[in-house]
Amino acid sequence: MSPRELARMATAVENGAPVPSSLPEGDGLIIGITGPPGAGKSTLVGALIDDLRNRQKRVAIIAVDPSSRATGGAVLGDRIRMQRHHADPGVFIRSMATRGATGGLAKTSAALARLFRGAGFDFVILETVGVGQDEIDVTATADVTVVVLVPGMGDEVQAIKAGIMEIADVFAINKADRPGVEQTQREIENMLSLGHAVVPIFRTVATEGTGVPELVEHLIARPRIARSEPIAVRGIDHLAIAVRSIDDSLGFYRDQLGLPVDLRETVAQERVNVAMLPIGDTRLELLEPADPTSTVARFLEKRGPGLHHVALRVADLTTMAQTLEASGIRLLAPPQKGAGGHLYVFLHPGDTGGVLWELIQD
Ligand SMILES: Nc1nc2c(ncn2[C@@H]2O[C@H](COP(=O)(O)OP(=O)(O)OP(=O)(O)O)[C@@H](O)[C@H]2O)c(=O)[nH]1
Ligand SMILES: [Mg+2]
Repeated sequence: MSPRELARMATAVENGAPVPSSLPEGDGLIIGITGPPGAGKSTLVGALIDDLRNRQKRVAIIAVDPSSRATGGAVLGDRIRMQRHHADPGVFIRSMATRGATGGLAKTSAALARLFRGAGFDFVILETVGVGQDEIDVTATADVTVVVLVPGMGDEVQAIKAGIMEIADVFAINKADRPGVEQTQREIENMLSLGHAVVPIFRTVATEGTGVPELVEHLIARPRIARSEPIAVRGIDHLAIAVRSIDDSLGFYRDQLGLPVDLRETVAQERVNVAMLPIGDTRLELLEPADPTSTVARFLEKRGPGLHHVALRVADLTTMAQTLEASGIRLLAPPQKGAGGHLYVFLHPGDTGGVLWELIQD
């Protein structure tokens, strides 16, 4: 994928488009970098990029600024962009400045991170300012979150304690060239001991790259926690087409399109005769009423022959049906077992934009 193509996709995703399902899951490590304004996060990200590029790793950066900070200043990431990496195809930088509007930020940055992993980046770095709820939401996407602090901020450590405890997997005391490093380290350790947390603390001088290789080694070597998010929809199981006569319509589907007929059967429950014509790992289902009172017969009367429904294969039908119902989408009937032992349910087309969707789980 060219950087241009990726940029276009990233813009689409920022505007709410789904991450293209053709992309693989990817196995890049998502690193969250957060901390108070001016701690040196962007400088540290720049140093991380240098180090990772020396290791021949591809790096994508998402710079998120959830606050409408009075200081304004350069948009996060612009400073990095202006530094060294703008011409390097192994580095891709995206800034998201929102000036107030939050909420969708975590969702969008998560989707962008997924896009970049799918595009094959070995590392995706999420940089965000502060340690409030927005940052906690944003860094929830990360596999590992580094909280950047600086010497001489005792009171601030206290103030942001609650947020830090939740999200820090690693601390970096940046600007370690300045006095007060020992004291800041002790304050962090004291705070951690209260919560019985074991969190490694690194010291860095981001402007010189000091301590950065050690931090990178640690991030790479950390055990990965398996991503538990299931992919809810696995694919299109079949397209169902209502026909007046299966035999007549085979003239087109079998003889002219050359599709094989795999199976013909009568589904007593739905009072319908079915012919299945496999296409790759999905199939066409021709539906013919077995009885004039069946739903397919009524469909033919009302709308004539044509596309009847689309069936999606899902991972967990019961949970998905419950979630959909809870969000106001009606089910035509509760989930039930089909002839082949599979679970299925139909969603009310009035709630789905006019399409009759079937969900199927093997
Ligand atoms: N002395 C010293 N200065 C540093 C170090 N790291 C960064 N700085 C300086 O600190 C200032 C802020 O650095 P940034 O990287 O912009 O900090 P930031 O946390 O990204 O800032 P915001 O994005 O505005 O929150 C810059 O002038 C950097 O040059 C360091 O390790 N030592
Ligand atoms: Mg910054």
